[in-house]
Amino acid sequence: MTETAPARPAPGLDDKALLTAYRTMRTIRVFEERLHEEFATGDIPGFVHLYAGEEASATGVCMHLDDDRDALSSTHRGHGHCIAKGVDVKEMMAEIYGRTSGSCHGKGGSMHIADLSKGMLGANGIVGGGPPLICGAALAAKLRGDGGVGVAFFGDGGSNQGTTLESLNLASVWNLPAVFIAENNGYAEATSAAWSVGGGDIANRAAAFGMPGVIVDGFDFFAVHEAAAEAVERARNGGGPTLIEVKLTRYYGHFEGDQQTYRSTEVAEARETLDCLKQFRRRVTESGQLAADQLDQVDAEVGRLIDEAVAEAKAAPLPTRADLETDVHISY
Ligand SMILES: Cc1ncc(C[n+]2csc(CCOP(=O)(O)OP(=O)(O)O)c2C)c(N)n1
Ligand SMILES: [Mg+2]
Repeated sequence: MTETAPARPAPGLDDKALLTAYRTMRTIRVFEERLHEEFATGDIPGFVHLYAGEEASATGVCMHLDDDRDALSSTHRGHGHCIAKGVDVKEMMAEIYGRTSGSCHGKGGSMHIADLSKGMLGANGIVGGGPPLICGAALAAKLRGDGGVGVAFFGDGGSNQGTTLESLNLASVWNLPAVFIAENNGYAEATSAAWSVGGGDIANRAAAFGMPGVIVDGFDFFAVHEAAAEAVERARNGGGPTLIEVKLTRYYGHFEGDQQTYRSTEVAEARETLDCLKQFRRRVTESGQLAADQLDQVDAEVGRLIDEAVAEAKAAPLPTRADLETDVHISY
């Protein structure tokens, strides 16, 4: 248990970076908690899979990425990845509400949020759909020669998909600037990873493809940030791909409405003792790097942002019949 882990310095992270990390994690948390409440009202169309509990993973990885040269592929549980990659929070909320002001003009919803201007190739309803896209993005970056990297997030369930294993192989064969992040939250829907993942840890699979494989505590922002720094640097410098397995817990059900009959006390325990935001706050305040009121101020600002995002989304227009044929075809 890391509950009593001593405060430790954060190498390479100045106060501004620490505040950015906290703001990103806090924004994801409040966004998701608010969606949990709003979904229960019946106003949100479609499926929603919440990322709360996993914030340190998206944040620790995406802080190393640029908007213009680095690409990211996400999953059906994609809100955290989108926020951490810099997609506009209000546009995301409007998208989830299916409004024209959304990131995809209300035509995608939760599982298809994308913003190419931020290198966010998209959330993805296809489990294992992201890694092949990232092989393409990483190959493009390699050909451009601008040091860009591609990062694929996928779950423990996604790690068993052929597409993911083929992508690990291709990334190795082509020596791609790619980073594969396996977010192992212990379940694929209701199927436990302990039962479904062959060979023990997902990170073990890296050896089969001749790339480094690392296991990281996903409640510890600093551990994720450090592991991702090394992997991204390796990719940027021509050293090829890395597989990072991040061990974490999702705080809500697989989807909103999931009765979660397959687990009992583990979430309450994780929230109480391991939570990434609590750990972060404790470490940076105990080490004197940040003051509690600086973090409180971020909490207040994030709360206002999410309130506004929900109010503006609800007030925005739905797409009309005439909108059906826009954004469908593209001219090259
Ligand atoms: C190709 C494909 N198979 C099955 C599904 C149905 N499905 C949606 S999410 C999911 C579980 C994914 O689990 P994991 O990859 O561990 O991600 P998590 O939900 O835990 O974040 C499944 C089986 C799907 N969307 N796509
Ligand atoms: Mg999972």
